[in-house]
Amino acid sequence: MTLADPVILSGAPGSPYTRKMLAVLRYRRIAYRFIIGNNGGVPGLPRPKVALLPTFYLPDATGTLEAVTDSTPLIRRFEQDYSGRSIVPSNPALAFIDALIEDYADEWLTKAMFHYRWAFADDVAKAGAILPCWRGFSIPDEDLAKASDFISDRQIGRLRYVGSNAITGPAIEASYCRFLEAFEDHLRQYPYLLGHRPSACDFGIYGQLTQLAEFDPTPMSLTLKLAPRVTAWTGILDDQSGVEITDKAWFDPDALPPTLLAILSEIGRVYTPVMLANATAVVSGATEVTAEVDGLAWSQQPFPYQAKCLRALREDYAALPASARAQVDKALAGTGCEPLFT
Ligand SMILES: N[C@@H](CCC(=O)N[C@@H](CS)C(=O)NCC(=O)O)C(=O)O
Repeated sequence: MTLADPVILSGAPGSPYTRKMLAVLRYRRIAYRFIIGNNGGVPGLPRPKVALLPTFYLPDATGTLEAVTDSTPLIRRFEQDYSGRSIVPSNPALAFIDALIEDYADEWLTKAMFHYRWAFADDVAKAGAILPCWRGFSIPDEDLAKASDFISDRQIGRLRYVGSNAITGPAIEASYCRFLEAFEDHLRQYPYLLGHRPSACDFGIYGQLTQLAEFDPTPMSLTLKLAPRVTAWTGILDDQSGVEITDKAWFDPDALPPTLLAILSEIGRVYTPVMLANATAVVSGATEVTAEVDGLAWSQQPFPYQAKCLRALREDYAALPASARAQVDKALAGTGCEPLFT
């Protein structure tokens, strides 16, 4: 396979997954060309089957560019295509924990991101004003106002996909606050989630935080108040191209620090019950996911994509060598994450 050099991608600054991938490319020193595009629809480039931000345009086996989406497998593909500065820990047990935290960021923390942006008046006002500008601001005010209404209406209508509603709002907000406190505590001692070197989960968390800690006013002030280090961390994760990794180490999976176990416990508390209930609903064809999250009721429409994410994690777990699986089991014991894989 030939590599596109530089790699071409389209996306937007207000998209957490776009920001995740831009930061990965910068850290890995992979040259790229970023097109601020309208849902993957870039003239002269192929369209993806499902328009998502970001969309990458990568050569297929014959060298023809094809549109590819989904940050998690793209990160793994780039591990194969580009050498050096890997963001997947070499230890398979730690790599699995990395994938679990990355999925929590992509599939749970994004609920907080979407919820705060589209369920609070100040946040709707800011996103409504700025997001359409990122598709081109040199247009008349009336056209910009129409674009703003269009984006706000569409995104507020999409709140139901991520499960933000009057029932789930309190659980999402309480969970975000607990996550901030746990991560702040971790950052008191370590620069990255898995130790002294960044991995995929850092970029997943960073992507959501570019919005929560740096754009949307309600979670931005909350983050600053509860977790100033988290705000600072988000600022520096953006461009890690100058960070050298020689001699810097990831944690030993047999000796994860209490601060990381606390983050895994937060994941177990919220992500586990919702991912499990969602997978059950998707398999049984139910029209509603109901669960209890930390003593609070949870109700949302089933989300087939998240059932697929859980299946992928379970396949990774099943594929682990027995010794690594035992290390993962030991690390996750007591965190509430175990039921995902038993
Ligand atoms: N699993 C995908 C998620 C990508 C995604 O959901 N992107 C959002 C924006 S952050 C999107 O494109 N939504 C549809 C839209 O904006 O039209 C990934 O990891 O890349």
